[in-house]
Amino acid sequence: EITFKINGQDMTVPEGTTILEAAKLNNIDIPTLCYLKGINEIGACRMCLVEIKGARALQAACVYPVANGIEVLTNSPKVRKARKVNLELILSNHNRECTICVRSENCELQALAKEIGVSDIPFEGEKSGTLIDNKSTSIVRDETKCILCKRCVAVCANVQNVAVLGSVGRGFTSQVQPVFGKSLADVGCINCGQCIINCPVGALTEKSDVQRVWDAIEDPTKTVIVQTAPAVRSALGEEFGYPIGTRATGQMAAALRRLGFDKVFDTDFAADVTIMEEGTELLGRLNNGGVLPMITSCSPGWIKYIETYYPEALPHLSSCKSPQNMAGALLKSHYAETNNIDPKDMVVVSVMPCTAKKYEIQRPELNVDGNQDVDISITTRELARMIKEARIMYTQLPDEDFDAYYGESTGAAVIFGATGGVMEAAVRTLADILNNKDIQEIDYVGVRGVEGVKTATVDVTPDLAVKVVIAHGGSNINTVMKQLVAGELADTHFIELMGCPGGCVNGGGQPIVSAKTKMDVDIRAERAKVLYDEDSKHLKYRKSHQNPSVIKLYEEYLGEPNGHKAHHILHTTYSQ
Ligand code: HC1
Repeated sequence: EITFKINGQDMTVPEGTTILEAAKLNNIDIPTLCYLKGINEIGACRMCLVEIKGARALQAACVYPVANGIEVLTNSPKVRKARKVNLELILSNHNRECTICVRSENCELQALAKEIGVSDIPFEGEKSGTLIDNKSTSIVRDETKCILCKRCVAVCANVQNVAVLGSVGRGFTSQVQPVFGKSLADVGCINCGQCIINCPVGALTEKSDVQRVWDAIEDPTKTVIVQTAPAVRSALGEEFGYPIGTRATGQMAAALRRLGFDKVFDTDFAADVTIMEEGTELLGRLNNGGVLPMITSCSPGWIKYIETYYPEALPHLSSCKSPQNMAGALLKSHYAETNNIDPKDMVVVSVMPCTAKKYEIQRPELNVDGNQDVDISITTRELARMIKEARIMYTQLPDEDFDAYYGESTGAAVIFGATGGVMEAAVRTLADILNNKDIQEIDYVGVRGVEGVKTATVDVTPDLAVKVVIAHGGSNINTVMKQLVAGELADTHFIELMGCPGGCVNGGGQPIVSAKTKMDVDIRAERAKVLYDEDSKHLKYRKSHQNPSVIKLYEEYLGEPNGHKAHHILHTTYSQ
C-alpha cells in the first residue's frame, strides 16, 4: 500500500498504481491521448503531465507509479501550461480540416483541444507526413492527420500479432508507416481495422463505399438487396446517442427500408445455413477420418491471417464460405431464380462490423456461376453516415422486421457476432441431431466470455465428448496456431477463431469508442450481451436447424447439407 497526496488530498492505493489510475479513483480526470489501457502505455504524447512537488520535471501520469509521501498536483498553472503547449505543438503539425473529417465530433484530439482551451495555434509546424495511402481495399491511411501516438502500432503488434505498422525517422521526419514506406495493401495486413478503431483521430479510416451504395439505390435497373451482420445490431445505436449495449435490430431494419433498399435481409439467415453446412462437415470429418481439428472460416481477417502466416494449416479450415458470402451466393442463385431476376441486375450490399469484409467480397473465388456473391460491403459506421445523410430521424423510427424468408433467423445465428458464438450455435445443432431430440438446456456458458483462449469439453452425446478451443484477436489466435502446428491439439475436434478481440462485436467497422470510455467499459462484453439477450428473449427459435426458412431452403432448393448443390454455392477454397 502506498500513501500519498493528490491535489492536497490524502490517498492510499496498492503498490504499482500509476498516477493516472490513482487520480481516476479520486474522481480526477487527467487528459490522455496516446494512452490505451493495457496496450499502449508509453507516456509519449505528454498530455497527461502532472507536477510532483519538489521534482524539477513534470511527469507522465500514465506511466509514473505513485510512491509513498509524494504530493501530486494535476491542475497547477505549470501543468496547465505544459499540456496546452504540448497540444498546440501536436495541432501545429496536424491537418485541421475538421469539418470534412469523418472523425469530426468523435475525435479525441478535437475533444482535448476544446477541454484544454486551445484557442490559437501560435506556430505553424513543418508538416511532416503528406501521403494518403488508399490502395488497400479496406483501410485508408492519411499521414496528414497522424499524431504519432503509436496506438495503431501497439494494437497491430501486441493485440493482433501482425505488426505491419512501425515508427520510422526522428523529429520532424518521424512517421508511422508500414515497412519501407509500402502501402498497407502490399504488406501482411489482415484488413481487420483494429488500427482504425483505436486511432484517436482520422489518420486511419475505412475505405468508404457509401457513394457506390447510393448509386446502386438510384439505378432503376438494379434490384438492391441489403443484409446485416449479427454484430451490427449490437452497436449501431451508439452512433445515434444510445448507450453502449443497446439493441438496434428493429430501428436498423426500419432505417434500411427508408434508405431505399428493395429488400432488407439478414446475414443471420445465412449464419443458420452455415451451421447446417459446417456442422455436417464436422460430422463428416469425425466419421471419415478427415483433417481435425476443423477450424471455422467465417472471419476474413482470420482467413488472411492463416493464409499469410500459417499456410501449412489450411487443410484444417472448414470449406464453408462465410455467412456474408453464403447469403450473397444464395441471393444470386436461389432468390434470383425464384424471383425471375437476372443476377447481373442484382446488387447485394452487406453491412458489416468489419473492414476485412470489403477485402473478402472481392476475392475472385467467392462467386456463384461467375456472379460475385456480394457486390458492396459497408461498415456499421458507413451505414450510420448514410442514415444521417438521408436525414432519417433514427431515434424516432419504429421497430420493424426484416423481410420474409431471408430475414428469418435464430438465436444461434445472432450470437455468431460474439466470440464463442459460432461454436455454441454449432454445438446446439450437433447435440440435437446426434441425440435425435430437442434438447432444452442450450446455454453453453463455458464457451462464452472475453477470455483470450477458451477450452471446453462438451458432452454432445453419452458417447461423444467434443473438445473445442475458441480464440479471438491475432495474438490469441497465434497462441492456438502455434500449438496446432506443434501437434499439441491432436485431441481437439473443433476450433473457433475470430480475427478481432471479442469477435465481430468489436470489429474494425464498429462505432469508435474513445480510449477514455474503454478504461471503464468493456465494450466487447456489453455488446455481446445485446446478442445473448436477443437470442434468449427475442427470437422464437434458438437453433439453426429449426429455422423454418432454412428448412424450406434445403427442401425446395439445396437438397442435403454438404450435397452437390450446397457445395457448389456455399463452399470455397483457400490460397497459399
Ligand atoms: Fe461476423 Fe459472421 S459473425 S464474421 O463475426 O460469421 O463481420 O457480426 O457477419 O460472414 O453471420 C462479421 C459479425 C458476420 C459472417 C456472420
